[in-house]
Amino acid sequence: MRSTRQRTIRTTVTATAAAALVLSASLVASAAAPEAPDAGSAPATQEAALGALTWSDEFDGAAGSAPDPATWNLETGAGGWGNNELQTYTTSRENSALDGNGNLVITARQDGNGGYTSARLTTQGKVQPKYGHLEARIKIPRGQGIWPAFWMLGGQIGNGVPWPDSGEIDIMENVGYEPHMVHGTLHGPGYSGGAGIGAAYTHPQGWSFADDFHVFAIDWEPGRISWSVDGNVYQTRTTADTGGNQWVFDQPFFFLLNVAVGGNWPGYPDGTTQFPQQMVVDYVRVYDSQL
Ligand SMILES: [Ca+2]
Repeated sequence: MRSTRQRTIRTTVTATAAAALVLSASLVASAAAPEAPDAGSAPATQEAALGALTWSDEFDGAAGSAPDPATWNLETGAGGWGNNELQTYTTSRENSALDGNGNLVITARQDGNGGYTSARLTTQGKVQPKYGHLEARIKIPRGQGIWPAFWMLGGQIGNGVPWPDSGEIDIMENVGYEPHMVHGTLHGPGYSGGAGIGAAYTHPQGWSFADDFHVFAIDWEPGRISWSVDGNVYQTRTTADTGGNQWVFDQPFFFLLNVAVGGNWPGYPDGTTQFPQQMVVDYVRVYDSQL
């Protein structure tokens, strides 16, 4: 059953608050995704060969250093991000840092008072690709109540266009209680929140995605987006899938990487959840794209 719960929409929306609302809505939509009879159950096919590298962050740098500020914004805040999440996002190297081995590490921690800290990085206003093959190689965290995501928001959200009109592309989301499954979802006008368009991909061996690195990607062209995991395409969406609503993905989008703790979709940490939890990102790469 899809959630019919209505969200509380704030009347004053800053850029950060808008992003919070977006992630909140993303959660509602993704929660419904596994039940949708859609492309997620279709046989996977191999994606096409990669073209020219347009941009990447390989996360090479000294251990303990910050993610490159020329590329990444660190969004901060608490209060649940409109979705009853528990974490406080910080700018601390305790929550986001390079590991000296070519990886960005986002770490969700439990503090001494039972609260949680984590990090949320965006490339808003800095790296905003349009079209191409976009991918990240990630080892996700694990555990009940843990919710990692690699996703995108339409750059127009920074120009006063409200979500969902500005669009959202969730390249990869996972909730800890489904360790063997990841989700890809689109949100736009008329297909946001619980009506988001998405599918799930199950690990071919049924293993946890947190056991190893995996490449999560989209292939994006005018009017068409395909999602893949480790080169296996599991979902393709086109202008024909929006039910007559506007396809809002023919514009630049920026990346987001974050690890949330708790919330309506993942539920909450319990006695089985271990902290700290780390999302390890080897790279984010963009091929054959307009930047
Ligand atoms: Ca790397």
